[in-house]
Amino acid sequence: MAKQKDDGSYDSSQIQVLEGLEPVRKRPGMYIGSTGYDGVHHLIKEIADNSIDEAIAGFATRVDVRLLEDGGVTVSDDGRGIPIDKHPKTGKSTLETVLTVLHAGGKFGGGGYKVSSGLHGVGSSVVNALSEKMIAEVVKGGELYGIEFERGAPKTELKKVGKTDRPDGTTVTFYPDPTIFKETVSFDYEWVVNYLRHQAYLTKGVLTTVYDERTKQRQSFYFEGGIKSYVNKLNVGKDVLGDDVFYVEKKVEDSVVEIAIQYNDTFIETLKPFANNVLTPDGGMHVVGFRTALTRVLNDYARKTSLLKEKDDNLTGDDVREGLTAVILVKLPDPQFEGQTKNKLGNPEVRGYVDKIMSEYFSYYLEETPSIAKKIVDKAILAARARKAARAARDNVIRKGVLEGLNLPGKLADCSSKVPGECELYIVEGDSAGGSAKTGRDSRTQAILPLRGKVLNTERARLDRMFANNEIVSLIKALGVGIGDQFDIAGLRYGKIIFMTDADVDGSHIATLLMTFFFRYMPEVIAGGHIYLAKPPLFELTRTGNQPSDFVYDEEGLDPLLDKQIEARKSKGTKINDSDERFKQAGYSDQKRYKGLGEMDAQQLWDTTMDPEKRILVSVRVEDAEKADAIFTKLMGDEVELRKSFIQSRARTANLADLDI
Ligand code: TSJ
Repeated sequence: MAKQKDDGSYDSSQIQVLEGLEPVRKRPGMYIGSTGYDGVHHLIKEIADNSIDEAIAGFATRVDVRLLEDGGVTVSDDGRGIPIDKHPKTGKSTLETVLTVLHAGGKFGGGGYKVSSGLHGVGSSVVNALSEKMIAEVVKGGELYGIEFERGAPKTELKKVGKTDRPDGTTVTFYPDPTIFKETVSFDYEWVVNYLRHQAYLTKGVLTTVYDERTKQRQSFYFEGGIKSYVNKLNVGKDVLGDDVFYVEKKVEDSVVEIAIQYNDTFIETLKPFANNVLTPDGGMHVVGFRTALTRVLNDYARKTSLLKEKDDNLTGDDVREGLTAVILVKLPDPQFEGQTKNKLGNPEVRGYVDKIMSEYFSYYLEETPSIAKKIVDKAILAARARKAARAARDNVIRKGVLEGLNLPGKLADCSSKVPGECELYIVEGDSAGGSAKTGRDSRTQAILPLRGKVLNTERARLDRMFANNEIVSLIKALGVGIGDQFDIAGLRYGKIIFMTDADVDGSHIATLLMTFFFRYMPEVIAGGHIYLAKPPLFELTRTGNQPSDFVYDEEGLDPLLDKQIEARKSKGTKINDSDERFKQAGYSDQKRYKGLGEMDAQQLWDTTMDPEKRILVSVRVEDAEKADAIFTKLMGDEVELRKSFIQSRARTANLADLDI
């Protein structure tokens, strides 16, 4: 029996166990990633995943999590109970072995697909090692067995506690060690709710329940249809093509493939791929197999039914993914998670498994429900047409000779340097501000391209018209990157492209339009971090005499500045006239609010907005441009369906980041 002596040393039986788990306590981060909030909650997952495995194996029908008043957590199931017989290798009970030997979990499972040895499946012994106390109970045939641990070391032997009327099953209670989890050891009810909802969707027929003793909250999840119910849930509130979700579950070799699909009338793909109940946001072999089969099956069907004519091109993968909602779940004995964040399934055999099941059963589905099949194919054909229309619009511009001739546009006041890294292109709203900018700039490194704001602004509702706009054609020429198939980022003539627009509604519309243009036609330029917004000042505070003015760049900045100046003057004994305006109290002779860039002269524009030493530049990231694109789309009222389809399909790029289920 393990006993810690009074002097803090250990007797031999305990040392043996501690040797096994000592590295875990020494470097907990290596085993569970973090020792903060994530780590603490990972412990629950690590334990409860064992119960989910028992449910997947068909032996448990329920998994219960109880958040205890005293800070602990109890996880229990009604499965077979962890075996209590002596394990041949360790000479101890399997129960004790599972909880004290590092990575013992998988070895004692006897094959099958284990959630608990999945992505971060480090094993229940790790949880034990990182808990100040753990109690494991097993019920078998009316007998209750129990064993207790402290920081991974057995405190008692496994013993028969007595008779019970509880059904067979396993119950584990543990208390995260606060000396390891220094930030927090408090469990978050909502985390458990999310985890159990997720597991219930992925394991059909299992009842998961959380009860929080601290707040008396309770929630249960049960989904008869599993991932089929999940797809229903993902499509809530959307118009769906066909009421019934396509669903298949089939064993292939030593794996199981489960797929649920339903289209909706949006343009967005929502795909949730899982391997052994672990979400794989970066996809992998299961997703590749799925997509290949989906595209092929829909093309075959569309040809066979003449929805796609002989002269028509095949539907592309992108075409068939618009409006698709799908959950793919594969279970395999030895999942390989790849990539930087281990978010991708690597097992090559899975590609063929999913392709085979999907091809066979989705074909049946289309044959059996021709009315839904037609809607799906028609939608994909519409997507294909939108794609071609967008391409034609773009190619048309190229044909019309946007890039014809290598001469730079007349409107451009170029810089003299030809080193892109030090060159900046200011795109300036309005001819008058453009004039000041030309006069005020550093002509060695700063180029100015004035855009007639009014023209752009009134036409902002139509992006395609931008190509007919001389200003935009000038912009494309000035940038030197080309457009469409000829686009080449290597030609970029400026390291920084700076939008300088008024700080009013029109100015922000123009900035939105420009961002949208870059987002759709030159996303690489945004991704390369080349786009910036200039921030002109909102207020000028003029000083007496020949002293330079002070400038304030945002609404919130004015009052604090005036307060500071007034205080400073008071402390120097200056008499302040309370009836004066605040800027006068602060020692300024005038305060002016700028309505537009045009109100500044060349010197002021340089001082406030263009001088690299003093100006404020805001870098535009892809996310900002994506938002601008969404705003732009909203601004377009009366557009045709095709265009809408094209634009909204861009939202697809963001869909896999959505982990919320
Ligand atoms: F691992 C653990 F201790 F953390 C833990 C395991 C915690 C909890 C809450 C449950 C479980 C667990 C393990 N529930 N059910 C099982 N099942 C088995 O370990 C088991 C039972 C019987 C057989 C068999 O082949 O007869 C095989 C296994 C894997």
